[in-house]
Amino acid sequence: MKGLFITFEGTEGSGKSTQVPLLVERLREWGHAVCIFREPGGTPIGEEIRHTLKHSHANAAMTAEAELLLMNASRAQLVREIIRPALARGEIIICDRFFDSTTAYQGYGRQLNLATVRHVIDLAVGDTRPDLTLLLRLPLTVSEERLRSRQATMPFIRDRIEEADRAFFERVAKGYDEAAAAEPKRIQVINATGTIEEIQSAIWRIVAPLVATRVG
Ligand code: Z5A
Repeated sequence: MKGLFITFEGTEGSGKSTQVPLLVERLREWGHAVCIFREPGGTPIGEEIRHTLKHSHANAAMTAEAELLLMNASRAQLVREIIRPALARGEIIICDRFFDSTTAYQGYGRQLNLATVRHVIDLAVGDTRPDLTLLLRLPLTVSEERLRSRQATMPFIRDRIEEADRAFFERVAKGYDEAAAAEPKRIQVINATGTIEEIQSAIWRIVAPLVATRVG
């Protein structure tokens, strides 16, 4: 038995965390066993690494290389502790970010050597690769506006990665576009400027036939 592995990708504020639960709900209504995770994180070890990467007071001096390795340490744990066993049980796994984030953020954003980034990802995931990746594409100006509105309604929590400058996020967006161009079959690009319902429908049009053929 082989399950189905779907990942969501995109820049900050592109709507991943909004769309993931909507897709999960719909798949569960169809009677499927669905597991949902986020990266970095998803396991007790991964959640500690997430705190170190994003919020720890000790992280201000973190190097790009340490960031690359920590992202992939969290991933290596998630793949072996959770994803592989769930896929072996025939379940559907939905992950909010996976290795394309590393390509985009550490490869393009932090400008680490892309071949090195690929080697580290390979070590972390082996042959556990998404069957489908949904890339929510949103112009940076729109995502900045969405994040400003969200910040206005939430208490401030420092996030080291969000402190990067605009040029960094422009490179991240370019990294995603190049990843999508290199793997057009796996990475399906969704226009994320529409309403939540429009995006949900666009996602469902891609996911429903895949689920029907792969997990019944
Ligand atoms: N990272 C990395 O560098 N390398 C890696 O390998 C991995 C990750 C795996 C994870 O942060 C950070 O780690 C991330 C990349 C890096 N860093 N940054 N910066 P996270 O998990 O905390 O955050 P995120 O993944 O970037 O999620 P996010 O900022 O919450 O964005 P989102 O999930 O895509 O968006 P959202 O929360 O669903 O929506 C944002 C707001 O827009 C919210 O107020 C919504 O209500 C609103 N929204 C959503 N959809 C719409 C539509 N359609 N119209 C209008 N408004 C909307």
